Amino acid sequence: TSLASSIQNFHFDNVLMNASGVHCMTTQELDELYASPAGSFVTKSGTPNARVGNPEPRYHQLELGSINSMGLPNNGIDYYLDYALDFQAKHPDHPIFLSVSGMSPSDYTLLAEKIQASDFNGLTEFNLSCPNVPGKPQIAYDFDTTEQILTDLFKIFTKPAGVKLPPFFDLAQFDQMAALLNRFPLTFINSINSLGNGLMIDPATDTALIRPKGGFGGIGGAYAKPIALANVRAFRQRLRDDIAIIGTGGVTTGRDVYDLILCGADMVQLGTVLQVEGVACFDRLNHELEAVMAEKGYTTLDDFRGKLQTIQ
Ligand code: RRO
Repeated sequence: TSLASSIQNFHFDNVLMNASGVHCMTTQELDELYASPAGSFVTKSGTPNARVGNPEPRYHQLELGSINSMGLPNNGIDYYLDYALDFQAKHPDHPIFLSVSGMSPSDYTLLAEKIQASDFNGLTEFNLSCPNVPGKPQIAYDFDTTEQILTDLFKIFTKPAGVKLPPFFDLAQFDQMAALLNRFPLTFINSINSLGNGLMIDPATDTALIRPKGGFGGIGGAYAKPIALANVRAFRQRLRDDIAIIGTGGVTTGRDVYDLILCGADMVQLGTVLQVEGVACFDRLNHELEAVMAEKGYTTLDDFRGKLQTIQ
């Protein structure tokens, strides 16, 4: 059995990687992802300057998932770009992802110029969906701003690039966003970011579980699974064939990984489950995925990728 997958000419031993934000803030955490059985990894979204993020508590998990309002704490683009350049020199056959995020359209141009000018030869993920910076809406819910950012970006950026999207909930949104994305030379999309602005309450104290934004934060984990599946499926049905899809959201078992691939995912990212279990989840989930495939008689991911059945 092979769990291998590819995005264009980038080849991975298996589909599993961290979701940006989880276990990827520091060079030590990134090195731990490399040392793990993950097929690849992505950095925390780097911004033009380092940020401390929102006040704590800013993350909480319950049985069915997590809420976070980290507020984009990160060590800055230079830190992650330096790491990526050093890493690719040491490990030329292990392609990785650099995630970046801006506070304004001009930030994305600045970030794109910096990466374009560097020797970085991996994949760049432009995060258009952070839900947690007070006063800053999730960019990709604004189609005009998204179009402007992508137009400016691809005037200067010629390296493999993708966008991290928020969840959408209406078929008209899928139609509109896919039509927009299909006009640009994207290598991949990543769907979905956390479900923005949920609320979790501590029953003992009737208090919101996190401090920032009056308790509102991005929801991940099992709560997100059906929405992640629908978003991956809906975009696979609408995007150009040469745009790969990273499926993110709601994975806790190998069957969840299988389901995202069945909906069309080329890679699968782990957020809450990685935060809860640590890097041990990569080995567990790869083995559970292999077991599901064995039961079905499948030996490669292409045997079932995108082949969801529907009722006639
Ligand atoms: O740092 C965060 O608060 C954060 C980001 Br940038 C994101 O894209 N998604 C998320 O759930 N949290």
